[in-house]
Amino acid sequence: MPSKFRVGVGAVCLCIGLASTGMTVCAGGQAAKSEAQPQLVWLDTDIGDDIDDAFALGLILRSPERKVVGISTAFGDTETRARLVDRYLASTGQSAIPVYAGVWTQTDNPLTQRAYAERFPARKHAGGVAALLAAIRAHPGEITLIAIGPLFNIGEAIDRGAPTFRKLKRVVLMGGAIEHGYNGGKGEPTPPEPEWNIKQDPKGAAKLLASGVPVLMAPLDSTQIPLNEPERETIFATGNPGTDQVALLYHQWVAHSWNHSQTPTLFDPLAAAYTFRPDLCPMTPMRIEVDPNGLTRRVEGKPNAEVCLKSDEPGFLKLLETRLTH
Ligand SMILES: [Ca+2]
Repeated sequence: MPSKFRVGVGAVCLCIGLASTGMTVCAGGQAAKSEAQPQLVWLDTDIGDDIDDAFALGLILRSPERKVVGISTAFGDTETRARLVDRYLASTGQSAIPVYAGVWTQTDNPLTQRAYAERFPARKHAGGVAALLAAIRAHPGEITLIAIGPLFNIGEAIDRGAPTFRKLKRVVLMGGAIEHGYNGGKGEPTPPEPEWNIKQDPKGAAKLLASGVPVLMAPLDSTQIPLNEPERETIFATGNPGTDQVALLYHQWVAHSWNHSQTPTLFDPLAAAYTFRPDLCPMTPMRIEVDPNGLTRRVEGKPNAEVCLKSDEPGFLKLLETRLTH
């Protein structure tokens, strides 16, 4: 059993890790943070349009390495998205996690999973940007922001409180396209093009890259991972509260998405997985510029982000399936 010196609250003390409890107890009877203590994360999500956010939320909620301090919804009808998250959390016994509505924006993009949200009681959610800044102030240097939607809340948070925003530990972003655009119909690579999250708010992306916070990007290059039928069946057949919610949302997405695709692309869950399994998506420092159309270009100069261009797809799919089904 290891013993070590740790800095407690206002004192240095001799601490002994108790493997059976996961606690660390100090000689003076003081409890200190265990090294196994979960990392704090904040999720900013446009859940309700594409289906990958639902898988990302499920993965985060079933990963003990993470403690979710708050969830804010981004883009379009953020109140309905927050209501969707309310139902998901209530259905999985995790309603203690606070949910906030981010900045409302105009969009014609269909909220495919609206019915799931609207069959849950409505309530007025507090503002996501103010709540995010408050959480950062409460936990300076400790929070990883997982940004898997258009960047309106992030841009607004920087406008309202750049010095506070800089106290994030890091931002893990699903966004951008460096060497490849969206795959073609047969999965073939295409030239870089504006990626959805960046395209909706290029100014927000540019603010984030200039914010001084470490930015870890999972762009189209590394995130276009299909969830094919055998893996879907394994997940949906599990029948636990989390997989049941994802299954319900999946069917609404199939019914209401523009092309009625049955195969999710797991953009967002890969970014979420990176936060505790960085080996799945190795990052390279780069300088990224965002043009007014949302194209993310790699340019010469001091790096302002780390970017994953290739991920371990089998390793990621195994992690996702294991976490969701056990
Ligand atoms: Ca998303």
